[in-house]
Formats: sequence, C-alpha cells, structure tokens
Amino acid sequence: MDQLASIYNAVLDGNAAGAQAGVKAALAANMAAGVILKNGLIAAMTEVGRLFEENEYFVPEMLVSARAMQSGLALLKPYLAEAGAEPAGKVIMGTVKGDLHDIGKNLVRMMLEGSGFEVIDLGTDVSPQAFVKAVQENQAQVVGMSALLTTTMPSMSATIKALEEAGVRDQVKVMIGGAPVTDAFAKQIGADGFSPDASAAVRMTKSLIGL
Ligand code: B1M
Repeated sequence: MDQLASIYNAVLDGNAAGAQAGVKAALAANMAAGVILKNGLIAAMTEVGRLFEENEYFVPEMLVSARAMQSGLALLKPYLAEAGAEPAGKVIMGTVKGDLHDIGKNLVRMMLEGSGFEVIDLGTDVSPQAFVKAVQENQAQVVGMSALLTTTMPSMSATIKALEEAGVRDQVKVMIGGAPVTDAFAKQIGADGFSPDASAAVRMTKSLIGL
C-alpha cells in the first residue's frame, strides 16, 4: 500500500526516479503488476488529467508527470506481459504528412499509455498510406492524427479518404487533434472525434470504444 502511495505521489510530482523506486519496491513486495499499473500509475495519471482540466496543472506539469509515469511503466512492462494483462485498447497514432510537430502528440500518447492503452506511434510526417498499412497490420480500435499546421490539416482528410479506399475505415474510429483543429473540422472531414487536449483525448478514446 505504501509503495502505491509513493508511486502515485511521485507521478503527481513529476519525479521519475521516485516513480521507478516505487515500482521496484512494489515488485519486490510481490505486488501484482496489474495492481501497480491500475492503482499506482493509472490512478496518478487520472488525477493529473483532472488537475489539468481544473487549471491546476499546465502542459509542463503534465509533461513531467507523463514522463515519470513512462519511466515507471518501462520497468513494469515485462511483468505485465508475463502476467498477460490486457491493454484497455490499441491506438495507432501519428502526426500527419508534412508536419513535424510532435510534442502534443507525444503527450497524448503518454496520457493514453498512462490510462492502460497500447499505442503504436508512427511518429511524424506520416503519410495516409502509412496509416492505412498500420491499420491493416494491427488490430487497433482507434486511429489518432495530430496536426499543428493549417497547411497539413488537409492530410487528415486525405488519410480518412485513404482508409475508406482501402476498405478499412469501418474497422477503426478516427480521432483528431492539434492546435488549429476544431470540432467543426472533425465533423466536416468525417472524423469520429476531436479532442482539444491530452486529457480530453483519453476520455474521447474511451468513449469511442465504449469503455
Ligand atoms: Co512550429 N509552428 N513550425 N515548430 N510551432 C507553430 C504550430 C505555429 C502556430 C507558430 C506560429 O507561427 N505562431 C506555426 C503554425 C501556423 C499555422 O499553421 N497556422 C508554426 C510554423 C509556421 C512552423 C514552421 C512552418 C516554421 C518554419 O519553418 N517557417 C515549421 C514547420 C515544420 C513542419 O512541421 N514541417 C515549424 C517548426 C517547428 C519546430 C520544429 C521548431 C518546433 C516543433 C518541435 C517538435 O514538435 N518536436 C515548433 C514548435 C515547438 C511550435 C510551437 C512554438 C509549439 C507547439 C507545441 O509543441 N505546443 C507552435 C506555436 C504555439 O503553439 N504556441 C508552433 C505544445 C503542445 C503540448 O501543444 O501541440 O497544441 P499542442 O498539443 C496539444 C493539443 O493540441 C492536443 O493535445 C496536446 C496536449 O494538450 N493535441 C491532440 C495535439 N495532438 C492531438 C491529437 C489528438 C488529440 C489531441 O488526437 C489524436
């Protein structure tokens, strides 16, 4: 129990070394990896998301917390695989073609991982064909696209069209985000959801797959 509290507090404080120490101590105490994930790391990131939405945490705090969570999760991953813990779902994510901005996309990825999702991160400058290939090769429920440039927003629409043309559009929900992206734009291009920030992206992903 003490170990879980120290993991929780370390993630809230953005203390990566503390999160790792807490995970190591919990594993040494024979705590199940799934319990450490759910009641330590995920619980802390849920609280980080709440604090962000209440304007008590801002992007820098959320980033350091997400990094602390990631460093704890890295230690836990082999144990989770061993225990056969099922991820909450699988998300394919990338910054669209022509766009190299990835800070916001990485934050969304880390928040999703902190909520128990497996994320296949395709990186930046991802072509519509690369998104299609990833959907064909992985059993993912959601495709997430990020764009920071008004000039690359049309790549989102092109990717949705490419998914349709490849006959895989119905297999996945499409979520989009990024500073210039709006809910109206999402509706216009036929995306299933839009999220203004990383915390909302977790809620949107859950709602898109009915969690
Ligand atoms: Co660039 N840049 N940049 N840039 N850059 C902007 C976006 C810009 C607004 C700056 C400005 O002019 N005021 C402007 C775009 C103007 C426009 O299109 N209207 C701009 C420009 C013009 C450019 C270049 C063209 C500059 C040039 O070379 N002449 C060039 C383009 C390169 C390219 O992509 N091909 C360029 C380059 C760069 C750097 C490489 C130097 C660097 C990127 C480094 C990197 O990402 N690794 C950079 C940066 C850092 C910025 C600013 C300063 C910051 C962006 C950022 O990281 N924000 C930005 C100005 C600004 O925003 N103040 C700017 C923090 C991040 C946490 O927020 O990404 O919005 P954000 O993500 C949020 C939400 O949007 C949401 O959640 C995140 C977390 O809450 N979200 C999602 C994001 N993706 C989501 C996906 C989802 C859901 C939610 O679902 C899938």
